[in-house]
Amino acid sequence: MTDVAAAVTQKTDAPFVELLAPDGAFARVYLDGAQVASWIPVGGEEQLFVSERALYGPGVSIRGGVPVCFPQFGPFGALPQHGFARNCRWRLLKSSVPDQGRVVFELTPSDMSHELRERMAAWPHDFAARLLVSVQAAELSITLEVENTGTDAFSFTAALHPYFRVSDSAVALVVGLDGCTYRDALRGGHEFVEQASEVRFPGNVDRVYYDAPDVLELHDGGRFLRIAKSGFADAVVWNPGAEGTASKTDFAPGDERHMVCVEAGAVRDPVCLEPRSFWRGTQRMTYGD
Ligand code: TA6
Repeated sequence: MTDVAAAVTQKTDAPFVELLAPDGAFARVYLDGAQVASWIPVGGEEQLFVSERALYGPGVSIRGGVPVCFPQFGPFGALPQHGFARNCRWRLLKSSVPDQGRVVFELTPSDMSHELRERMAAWPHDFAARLLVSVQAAELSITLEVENTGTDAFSFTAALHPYFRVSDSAVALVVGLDGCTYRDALRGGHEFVEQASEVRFPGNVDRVYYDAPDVLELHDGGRFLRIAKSGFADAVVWNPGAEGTASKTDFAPGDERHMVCVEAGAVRDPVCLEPRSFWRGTQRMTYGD
């Protein structure tokens, strides 16, 4: 496809592009936040959770899918929660080939509205962020690339924050985190060492696992996702619990039973980038049953 603009569906004020690989793997990505909001692997069903109460359009982050947290993860810094990238409209680059299952988005300060630049005032750096999304067979791959285009070094934290659809969060479990030190937001931000071979979701869970293994598994009854990362040191595991969904207008009651987040993050140690240098982090999800 030569005209990528023609690949963008503009029916509402929430434009999106759909990826359909020759083998049938599918994804939908909104330009707002470069947010993947649907992923259907070959041989599987929808793998991502999006709330029926999610909001769409300029400036809002969709409640679900895969938000991009940049240049700050969580509340850990001077910016608003999770930074500003998820509130910006990204540009679809010409190198995108949606009908081959690959797209690339870019965000630079010049893409940002005056209001968002004000929001960014606490992080006044020249950067180019790119998000590469691809689907093929049973896999969704997302790479966040950050380039320092300015003359001074800067640092940032970041995460890819997928909401995975699960049949029941009470039976879902994550394997691979035993032995890792984690920061538990629900226990005063104190650190603990994971003793369990399986992390479960009996209610609200909100943890950052430091230097986590590069491959984790999410089991949901008979379904299984392999969740691999590179470039990102940490993993984040989150479920809002019933109180968490009740406290947000873009969640529906009960949503907490149908989602779990297993994220790839650079959280504890900020990434420091010298001028004209790059950083890259990838999360790769593979469906199995
Ligand atoms: O990644 C987990 C987390 O940082 C939680 O603390 C929780 O607040 C979640 O992200 C969602 O944040 P949001 O700002 O999208 O409501």
